Amino acid sequence: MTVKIYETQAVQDFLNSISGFDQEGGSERAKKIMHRFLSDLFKLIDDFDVTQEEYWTAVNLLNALGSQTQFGLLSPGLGFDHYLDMRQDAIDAEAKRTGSTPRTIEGPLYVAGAPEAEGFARLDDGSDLDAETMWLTGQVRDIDGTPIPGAKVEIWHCNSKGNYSFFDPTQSEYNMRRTIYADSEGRYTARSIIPSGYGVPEGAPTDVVLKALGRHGERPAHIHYFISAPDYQHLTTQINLAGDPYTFDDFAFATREELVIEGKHIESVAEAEKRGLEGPFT
Ligand code: MBD
Ligand code: FE
Repeated sequence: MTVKIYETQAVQDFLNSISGFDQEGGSERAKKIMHRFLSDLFKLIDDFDVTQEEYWTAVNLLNALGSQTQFGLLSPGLGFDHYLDMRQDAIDAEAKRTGSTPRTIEGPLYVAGAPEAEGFARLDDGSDLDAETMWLTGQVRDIDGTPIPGAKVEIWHCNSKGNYSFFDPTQSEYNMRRTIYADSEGRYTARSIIPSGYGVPEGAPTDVVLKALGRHGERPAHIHYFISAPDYQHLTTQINLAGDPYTFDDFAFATREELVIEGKHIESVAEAEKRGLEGPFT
């Protein structure tokens, strides 16, 4: 049986009461946001005739997400992270701070405190024998194209199995996580291994939500970056490796055309040395 009670005075009074509108103290902003949030949810319950069983199923799912620290994983899956980025892009466009490498989401797998190096760092510990060696080189420039000497470049990515150190206890500490300070020309070089894509763990609460929507939980192979320097706006971005089946079908909505990079295969030690890359090459 469907009933409609949302519009009644009793429910409207109830919402004001829950949100603390008739109480001193607390935060006005918190009260207004909670009022709006609960109003929208109560209306949704009315409109969709949400049953008690459905409501408690949702509560159990939220508890499972929380107890396994998975809301940070579901969040990009539900597009919140990308939506916040879209808003920040619009703010930057209004402030005329555009034209640089696009931002994209951080994701839930950054860990602070990675080892620091100047100009060059090797990111991997050499233990991933299935993986192919990769070099990343770049130059940090401001939006006018002027190099930023000493810019801080934080890089993190997963191994050839899609697992990130720290979250995967079998890996060494800070494996494939480094902070490189760019040289006097704003340049940095990293040696590492080519990461694979990432998949939401099968059966995890995030997977349950995605499956209910008929969606997958796959991300294409990617490399995360934070770029920062004093007096400059912080940049959070990623490189997406071209040719991955999920490049434009990312469950986290984090890939962007301009961030898709075609790797260049280096065929010989001579070529690597000519490019100034650090060995060993075997
Ligand atoms: C990842 O590696 C990631 O970058 C995001 C955004 C979500 C889940 C796993
Ligand atoms: Fe990631």
